[in-house]
This record gives sequence, structure tokens and C-alpha cells, in this order.
Amino acid sequence: MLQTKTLTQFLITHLVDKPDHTTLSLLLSDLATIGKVISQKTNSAGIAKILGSAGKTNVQDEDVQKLDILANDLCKEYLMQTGRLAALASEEEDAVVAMGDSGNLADYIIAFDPLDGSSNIDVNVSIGTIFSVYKRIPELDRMDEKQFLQKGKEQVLAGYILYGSSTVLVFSFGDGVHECTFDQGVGEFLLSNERISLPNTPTYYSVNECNVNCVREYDKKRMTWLRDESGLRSRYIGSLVADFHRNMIKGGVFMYPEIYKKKEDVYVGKLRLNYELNPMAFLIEQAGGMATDGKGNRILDIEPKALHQRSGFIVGNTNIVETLETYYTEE
Ligand code: P6P
Repeated sequence: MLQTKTLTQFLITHLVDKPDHTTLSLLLSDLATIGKVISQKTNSAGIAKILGSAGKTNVQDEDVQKLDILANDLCKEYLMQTGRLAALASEEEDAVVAMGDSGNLADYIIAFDPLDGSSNIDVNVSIGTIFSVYKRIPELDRMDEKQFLQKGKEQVLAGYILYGSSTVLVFSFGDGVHECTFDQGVGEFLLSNERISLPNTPTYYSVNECNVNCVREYDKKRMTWLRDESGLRSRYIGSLVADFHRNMIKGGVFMYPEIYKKKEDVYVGKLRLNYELNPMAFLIEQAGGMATDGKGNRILDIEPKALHQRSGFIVGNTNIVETLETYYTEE
């Protein structure tokens, strides 16, 4: 006897309340299928000899792993044949990707990080796929980059698939955030945590403390407060989806401040607004938390200016994020 709902059963119930979510529900089901395939590929990567670098760098100037390419190509090819999307943006793609003739009249667009944290693949650390879905702007050509410069609060579906000790799909349509766990035996994602709510008492803080001498004074003070006064325990795995998921379930805060780049004499964020920060900010707010850029701006209110725009990031329990924001000083 199956003790819980499958993702499909959950979506059928969801459609009763949201009859206009048929395409979005089918799209989430597509993403779940992609997650099953990537999960299988990452779990057998060592055997299939698809670990390691692909020997090229992406638009982020990052070393591309073989599994990055596999995940990116899988997402593009699978979603292209569904006809549910007009265009796609990806961390691994310089520009917007058209979703074929079948997508010409589609109402939605998607931004992806097909395999976030992929530098951790070779050491068996959890990695993830992050997705962010918007309604297409009808007045614009589907290939117009402005389709992907909508504020994060306009997202209609966002989530991630975490490939860890188990494979979990965490998502929100904007009416609560839910978790499904992949059951190998059944071959389905089963509902494992409905309407996730951040614990009132946070447990962890996550920041790469090796950056302490490359951040602004107010970020240095934030890192010191987290370590010495917050009462939180340090946990940092260096894989955004894994760090974020742990803190959402156990309560806590993740911070990636802007880092000083000596060559360019400028402070820059590492994480990308479109397909990392916006989906995570959407989820954390649905779980009762908060996400800012570290300069007092709500992530979901930021108007992106570029497809691969980066930003500073503080995300987690509202009381902790608000405390950290009190350290901000205008430059
Ligand atoms: P650092 C992985 O490369 C990633 O993009 C995120 O998943 C992760 O949170 C971050 O970078 C880790 O960066 O500089 O601490 O290694």
C-alpha cells in the first residue's frame, strides 16, 4: 500500500484549485523526468567515465564538467520536444535558446542552472538542478533577452532537484513550497514534505569563511557575528542547492557576499540572479524566510539588467537576515 501521494496525484489535486496550471503542472512533471535521468547519470558517472572536466570554459569563465554538458543538453532536448516552452536560458548557454517550432506559441519561458555545484561531482558531494519559470511577455519576440529580465517576484514556478543521498524535487507555484523524494522502487517522486515552513529556531550558518579578507568591512563584521555571536553552527559544503536545502529544512542562513577582484578593482557577486538567486529567494519566501542582496534589497524585487547577472546573497530565517542587514553601510 503506497502510504503517500505521487507527484502526479499531488498535481491532480493542485489543478482542482488552479485549473489554469495545466501546462505548468505538465512542465513540472517534465522537470521531474529530467531529474530522474540526471540522477541516474550522476550516480553512475564514475563507472560511465563521464566524470571530470570537458576541457572548456563557459560564459561564466568556469571549467565545464562533462556532466554539466550532459545535463544542459538533456534539459534543452527534452524540453524542446514538449512544446510547453517558448525559450530557455541556461548557465551553460551564452544567449537565449529557442525551443523549436513547437514552442513558438508557448506561454512560458525557463531559466536553468542545469547542474549547480558540478565541481563537486568528482568527490561525491551533492549537486543540483535549479529552475525558474516565467510567463512569456507576449509583446516581445520570444528570443528577446528582455523575456529573462523580469523581476523574480514574477516567477510562476521555481525549484530545484537535489542529487544527494536521495534525489529530492523541491518546488513552488507560489502557494507554498513542497518536497518530493524519488522512490527507486516505485520509479516515482513521492510527496515527502508538503508546505515546508522554516523552523522558528535556526540551526546553521553557511558562508565560505576563506573570503573574509576579500569582502567589504560590513560583510567582515557579518561573518564575525555569525561565527562569534549568532549561536549558529557552521556548515558549508560549497554546493548551493545542498547548503540551501539543509538550511531550509533545519533553519539557518546562507551568505555569499560580493568579493573584491583586484585585477578589475571591483566587488562582484559569485552567484547568478536569474537561475540561482531568484528561484531560491522565491522558495525561501514561500517557506516564511527572506532573501536579500546584502545591500537591503529584496532579491525578488531586483530588476535584472543582464542574463548572467551576479549579485551578493543572504538567504534564510527572516530574523537572522534582518540582523545581518543592519550591518550594511552605504559606500
Ligand atoms: P565557493 C558551485 O560552484 C557554486 O556555484 C555554488 O553551488 C556554491 O554555493 C558556490 O559556487 C561555492 O563557491 O567560492 O565557496 O567555492
